[in-house]
Amino acid sequence: MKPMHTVVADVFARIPVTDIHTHLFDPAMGPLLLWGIDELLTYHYLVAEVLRARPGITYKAFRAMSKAAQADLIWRELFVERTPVSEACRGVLTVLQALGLNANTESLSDIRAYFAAQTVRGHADQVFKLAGVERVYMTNDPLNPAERAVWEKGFERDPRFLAALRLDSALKDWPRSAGVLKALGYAVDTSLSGRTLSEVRRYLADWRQKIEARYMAISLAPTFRYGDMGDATFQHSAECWNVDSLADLIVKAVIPVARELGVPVALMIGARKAANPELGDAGDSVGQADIAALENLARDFGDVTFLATFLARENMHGLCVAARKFKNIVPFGCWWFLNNPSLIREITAMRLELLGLSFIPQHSDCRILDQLIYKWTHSRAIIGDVLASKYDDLARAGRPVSEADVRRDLAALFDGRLIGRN
Ligand code: FIX
Ligand code: ZN
Repeated sequence: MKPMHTVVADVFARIPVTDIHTHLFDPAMGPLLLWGIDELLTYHYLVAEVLRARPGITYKAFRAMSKAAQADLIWRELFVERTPVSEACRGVLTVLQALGLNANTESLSDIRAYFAAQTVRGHADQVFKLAGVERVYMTNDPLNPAERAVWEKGFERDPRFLAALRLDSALKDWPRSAGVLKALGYAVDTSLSGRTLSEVRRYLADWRQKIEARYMAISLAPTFRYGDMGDATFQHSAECWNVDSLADLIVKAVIPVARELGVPVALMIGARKAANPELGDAGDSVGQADIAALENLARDFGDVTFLATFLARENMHGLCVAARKFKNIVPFGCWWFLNNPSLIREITAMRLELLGLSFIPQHSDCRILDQLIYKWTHSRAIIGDVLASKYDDLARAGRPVSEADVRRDLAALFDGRLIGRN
């Protein structure tokens, strides 16, 4: 039999992947879907990196540049004047190589000409094929006016782009978002009265149905708390809620809708928004969160599936332990600042050792279509290598792993069934 690492790599290359969290959009949604070299190079990860390479450039001056000028600067500073060793830089090179484009150039003109000659649908077909991805979940926010207009106009869906209803703008900016929901015809007020909560539930149910969302998702600050951290016998009747408005909205609006519709809730915990507001999308940072908040939710709502990920490396072990305690917790992905080879390796090994195959190893978080190629090429190499080593351990323990086993296991890990494959 071929070496296990070769068997896994060969099978993994053919297993179609469901990418459970991205910021991509159906090509029919027009300019919401980002693609091409200028978008790739102005990805917020690279914006942060170029401003470190050139600290003399002010945020204001950088923001004033055109996207093409920003891309030219990033290419020159990070790829020509310096060796592009960061994961975000290497990703751009992986994409260009896969597309057959020459990256050893000081000018972007030939690369720009290539992308200018593509159609978005033809390019999407090629990217999905090169990335080995079958379906992606979008991040859909009906309170984004530009996105809402597209949904309200209607369009023919591309079955490769599934919807996920994102709740941040509706719940995390309360009471500001109460005004936005009210403007959409939901009779909410800034208090969390019974009427308001039922109207928030109506908003969630209306839009889950309209966009056919397969799950609801929200990112939570590291300070998010739910339940009495000390006494495990937390009583949650209406009178003695001692949780803040966000936890109230999650428990009294999101969870009842999730239960009624049988859709999972994705909790993405640990992002400290706008730590450096000057950096825009690149300005969010990380904080260590309290695993107990997730455990208390999983305990109190055992019939709801919580897809869960944390942003702090230090929370990854606790998430595995929480998932061992509560079968309705499904850990997913190596999120954002964890989506790097050294950490993907550590996190995947920890999860296999503590959870077997009952987790979702990765999502891409792509913001630009072309990134699917690098994020999945890089992750397949690492995750496949870790899995093959575990299989070798089993062989040494007298349990050889067949190619059929590998196909079965990789399908279980990557076909999206833990979300509820239709
Ligand atoms: O909250 C999220 O979905 C995060 O993934 C994004 O806000 C973040 O900017 C990102 O794209 C990370 O990769
Ligand atoms: Zn994301």
